[in-house]
Amino acid sequence: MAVIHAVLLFVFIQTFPVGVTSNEWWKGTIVYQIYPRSFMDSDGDGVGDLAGITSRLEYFNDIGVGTVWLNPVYKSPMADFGYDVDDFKDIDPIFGTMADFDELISKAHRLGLKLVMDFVPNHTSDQHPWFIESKKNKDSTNRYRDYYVWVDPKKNCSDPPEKCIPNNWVDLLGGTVWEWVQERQQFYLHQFLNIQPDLNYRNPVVHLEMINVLRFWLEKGVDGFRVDAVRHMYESEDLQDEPINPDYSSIRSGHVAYGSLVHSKTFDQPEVHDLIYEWRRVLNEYSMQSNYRFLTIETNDTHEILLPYYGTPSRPEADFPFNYGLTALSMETFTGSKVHQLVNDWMKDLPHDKWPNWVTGNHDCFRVADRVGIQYARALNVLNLLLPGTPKTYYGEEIGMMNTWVPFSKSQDSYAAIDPSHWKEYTRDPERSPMQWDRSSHAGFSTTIGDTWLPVNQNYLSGINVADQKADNTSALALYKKLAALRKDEPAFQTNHLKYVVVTEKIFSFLRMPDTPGLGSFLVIINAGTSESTDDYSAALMEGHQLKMEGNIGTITVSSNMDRDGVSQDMSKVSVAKGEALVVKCFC
Ligand SMILES: *[C@@H]1O[C@H](CO)[C@@H](O)[C@H](O)[C@H]1NC(C)=O
Ligand SMILES: *[C@@H]1O[C@H](CO)[C@@H](O)[C@H](O)[C@H]1NC(C)=O
Ligand SMILES: *[C@@H]1O[C@H](CO)[C@@H](O)[C@H](O)[C@H]1NC(C)=O
Ligand SMILES: CC(=O)N[C@H]1CO[C@H](CO)[C@@H](O)[C@@H]1O
Ligand SMILES: [Ca+2]
Ligand SMILES: [Ca+2]
Repeated sequence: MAVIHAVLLFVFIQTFPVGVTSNEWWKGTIVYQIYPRSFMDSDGDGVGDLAGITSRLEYFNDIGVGTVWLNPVYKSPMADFGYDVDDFKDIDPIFGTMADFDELISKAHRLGLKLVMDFVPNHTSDQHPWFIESKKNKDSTNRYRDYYVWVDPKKNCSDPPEKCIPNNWVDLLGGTVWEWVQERQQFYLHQFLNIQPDLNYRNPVVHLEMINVLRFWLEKGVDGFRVDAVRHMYESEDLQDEPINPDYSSIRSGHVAYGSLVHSKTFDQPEVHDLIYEWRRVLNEYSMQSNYRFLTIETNDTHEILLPYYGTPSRPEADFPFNYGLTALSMETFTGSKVHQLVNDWMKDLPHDKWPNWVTGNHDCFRVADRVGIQYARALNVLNLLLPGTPKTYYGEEIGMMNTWVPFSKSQDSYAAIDPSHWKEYTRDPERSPMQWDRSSHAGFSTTIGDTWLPVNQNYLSGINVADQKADNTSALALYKKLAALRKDEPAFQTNHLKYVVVTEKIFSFLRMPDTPGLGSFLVIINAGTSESTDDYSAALMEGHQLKMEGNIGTITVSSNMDRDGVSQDMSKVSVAKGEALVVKCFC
């Protein structure tokens, strides 16, 4: 098995001042994603809410998380659980009131936490007053006439107009993006559900409306935004068909599935960068008046498409676009060399003055423990928190929560209905089950006497809950806290330095170093293999990096099973168990 003694591939010198008041607070923090329906239910209706989140904020101080990002809590008919907004400036009653929001943000700030909101600008709900007005007619007196993407039936078509679909574009569910509206005798475009009409960003008034939305929340003190679905923001004006994807064969349920086309006309149109720059400037106004406002964007794409979202010095965009590389890991692909490849691809493509970030999961993909395997869930947290840059944790990953299945008949996610014979591939319910707090009923999530909106995973009774893990200093949560503390306390984890050490099929290992030599460097070792691996790290450290170590001995600062912490370690012969991760302090 080939051992790659990686040479000095890159050494970044970027560092950041630690502390929440700095302009660069988003570099030092952990971003924690809350799916609001599932975090904490304060009023016993079985659905999570804002007052519930407020009641749990101390948890973040306890585990060392500095930034909380909320999935949408805006007013919504909930066909896509908040990603279908009918009032961008109000809170949905299911989550509480604006007073609840004000209380949440003021308590968060009191506790030194940052609060980031989801911004959903691509589309609204079809119940949004703008859409209700827009669909009435195309008269010049209708001020909402051009708020959405309206198109006439295809020309020279002998069918009834509602059958004269403008082109072959499909939505994420695999049906046409075009929905006929009888009153207007036109189609509107939707890239997601048909009840999520796309806003028309070729209309300058829509820009002003959405800037007003940003200002509304910025004035409330929100610390930043994550912009949803940016790749879908603009569509080509020429309305030409998209080419067939030659790599795609399966056609399901009589409709053309999403992957069957190359989305050259509906993805990543160049205008989107002007839009993000426009929003960045709005955030900058507020950053200059008070605290820095952070901007990140969501699009799961190639680096060629993703990295331009950092913007340029004269036209800054996002502080970083979320890096979804690690979400591609699965049981089949999780190996030392694959992790090395994913990490290195990102680090080598990253512009030199930009800050990295890592994402291991979210509300649209299965839990880490199910995707990669339960034995590796702790190692994934070690990787996520100790690579250079800002990690994002999806709620519950810090305690190793797992997918929770409901039968098809009880599906909540509208994506499950895309294709009943393949619903298990599409449903996003399993990763959205309620947070597991303790051993009381509904895992302490809710006091409802009925059902919670999605069932709680019964493994809350066997240790997968916050209270039990708090009491156990070998738990996944104890590990998470220790990793968060290392990030905060050790200068080595506050830089961008990264060197690979031993990389094999089983092992991915890397060195983190401080700017000032002698403050302590840390070797992080992850065994992604299916059995123990014993390797010589001292040779790699010395030959590859000309580093010296006192007597070849390091100290295990953290072991993912929390059973070898503080133990001295001969670096020429380090054994790491399957799925285990070690953090070894060495004065290299
Ligand atoms: C419509 O059909 C007519 C007659 O076949 C043709 O002359 C015309 O160019 C067509 N127009 C368009 C927009 O395709
Ligand atoms: C991102 O894209 C990759 C590659 O297509 C895929 O494997 C991964 O599941 C996606 N991640 C998310 C969160 O959708
Ligand atoms: C956990 O607590 C026990 C008993 O106090 C102690 O011996 C052990 O070192 C602790 N382990 C860790 C990883 O802190
Ligand atoms: C990752 C992510 O945020 N996905 C969302 C993208 O937008 C659609 C529609 O708004 C949502 O359904 C997804 O959850
Ligand atoms: Ca509730
Ligand atoms: Ca769009």
